[in-house]
Parts: sequence; C-alpha cells; structure tokens
Amino acid sequence: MTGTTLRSGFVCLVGRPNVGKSTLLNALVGRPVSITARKPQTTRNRIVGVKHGPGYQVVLVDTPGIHQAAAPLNVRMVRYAMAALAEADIVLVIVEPGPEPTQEDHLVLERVREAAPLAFLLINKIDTASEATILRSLQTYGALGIFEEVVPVSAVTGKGLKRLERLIVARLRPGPPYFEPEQATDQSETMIIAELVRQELFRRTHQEVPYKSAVRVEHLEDKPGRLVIDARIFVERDSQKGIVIGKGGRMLKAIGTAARAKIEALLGVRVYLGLQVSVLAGWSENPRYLAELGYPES
Ligand SMILES: Nc1nc2c(ncn2[C@@H]2O[C@H](COP(=O)(O)OP(=O)(O)OP(=O)(O)O)[C@@H](O)[C@H]2O)c(=O)[nH]1
Ligand SMILES: [Mg+2]
Repeated sequence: MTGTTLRSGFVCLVGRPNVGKSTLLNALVGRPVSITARKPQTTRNRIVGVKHGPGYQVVLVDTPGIHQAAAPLNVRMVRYAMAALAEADIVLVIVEPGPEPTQEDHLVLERVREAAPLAFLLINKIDTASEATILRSLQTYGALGIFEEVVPVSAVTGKGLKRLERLIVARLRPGPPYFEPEQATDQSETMIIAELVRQELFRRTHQEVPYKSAVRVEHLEDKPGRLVIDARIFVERDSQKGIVIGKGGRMLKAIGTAARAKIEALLGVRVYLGLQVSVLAGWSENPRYLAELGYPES
C-alpha cells in the first residue's frame, strides 16, 4: 500500500473458562479458527486469528480459560494464557453478564491488574441477560477503573461487535503486516484438523473423557480429488477408549463424520478421515507426552 501506513497489533482475549472467548474470536475473524463447545476448558493452546481490514491488521489471540490449575495440562494451559496476556498490545477481558464477578473472574482481574495492559472489558452473551443485569455489570466493571472501555457484546448474535472493532482499530498503532492478506490463522493444517476432531469429541463425550483426550494427525496425503488424513485419539484408560469408540463403533463414527464435514468446509477439499483410538496411560501428566501432543512446557 503506497501513501498509507498500516496499523497493526496483538489483541489478546482472556477470561475464565466458557465465557465465549473462542466464539468471539471466530465472530471477529469471520470464520471458524478456534474450536468451541459448551464445556469449560475447550481451548488448550494460544490460537491466533487474523482480522484484516482497510489499512489495518488485528492479530487476535485466543487463550485457554484462566482457572485455578493443579493438573499438569491445566497448569500449562493457564501459562499459555498468561504469556499471551503479557505480550498483547490490547487485552480483551471477557465476562458474562451478572451482578458480581465470579471467583474465577477475580483471578483473571487480578492478573490483568498486575500486567496493567491497555484493556477493554467485554460483557459477552448479552443475548441471554436482561437490560437491568447488563447495566449492573457495566457499572460493576466500569467502577474498577482498570478498563479503557466496557463493551456489551454477543458473539452469537453479533451485537456490539462493529463497535468493538472500531474501538480496537482506533487504538492500533502503525506497525508491520504480521500476516499475508489471505491468512486467517497461524495454525498448521495438521493442527487445525486435530483441533476439529477434538472439537467433535469434546461436544459428544462427557465427564472426564473429553479432558483425558488428545488428538494427533499422524498422516496427511494429497491424493487426486481428496485429502487423506489419518488421525489418532489418545485417552488414558481402556474404559475411556470404549466410550470414544461407542457401541458398535457408533461414537467414533459420529465424531469422524462431523469432523470430516467441518474439515471439508474449511479447506474446500474432499476428505477421507481415518480415526484410531489408543490408550496412552497418564499422558496428561507426563511432560514428554504433553509436549508430543502439542502442549509444551511453554
Ligand atoms: N447465548 C450465547 N452463547 C454464547 C455466546 N458466546 C459464546 N457462547 C456459548 O458459550 C459456550 C462457550 O463458548 P466458547 O467460545 O467455547 O468459550 P471459551 O471462553 O472459549 O471457553 P474455553 O475455551 O473453555 O475457555 C458455547 O456453547 C458458545 O456457543 C453469546 O454471545 N451468547
Ligand atoms: Mg475457548
């Protein structure tokens, strides 16, 4: 672009689990970049989604929900969120409408207060709350004095998102283009595929199963007319393996069919997806397995 200066920056989304960070990132980017589910702790990594606009580029960084973490995988998840928060130009703190911040919200607010970045508070899911509740939230968070803006939004209906975009863009500074114009994420094709499989697994299984599962793409091959993918789901016990496979293989088939449709829609190619399930005892507590499955120490 001649004669104009690009404005760019890193905008990090943080908040307790399940407040809608990933849904919001996808809505801002305009395509599914980060997986979402009704359950908390869906996102496990720092996920980048790029919003391109006239004269600007916003690098949005989705993060795992900040929570009191004790288990090794959870400790790593929270660490990734904290690292992303530390390097952001603008931090978006997401909460849900409600009279009071929850205990986990307080944990997030404390961390933001310590890092003291330029921060906006987003009250998400306003489609689920009354005007009175939203107003009360606006007052509560405004009174904290740590936010430049307090913005009510709905990642699902899109309400408030245009205003949010304007507020973000207004604070971007001249900077380099971090990504090519057509690039929406920094994730590799392999990682996107593994995440889409994990999304369907997360949406379909319950209790400890989604939390003890990880997905790795083991083989990817461009064949004429289709992409052939072999992926493996790791669980920690035989009983979990049984649940993921399901009666007569039905659960695994449902996960595979849904994930394949999402991969095809995203990549625009026909896909063959082969799924296997293996028991890898204790992977979620073992530093080497964690790193191999995409969750390095930092
Ligand atoms: N009604 C409504 N639901 C929403 C909104 N935003 C997100 N959700 C729902 O909230 C749930 C959690 O959304 P996610 O985007 O996965 O939340 P998250 O904060 O990324 O969660 P973690 O990755 O687990 O920390 C999903 O069922 C979403 O559909 C919203 O604006 N309105
Ligand atoms: Mg998420």
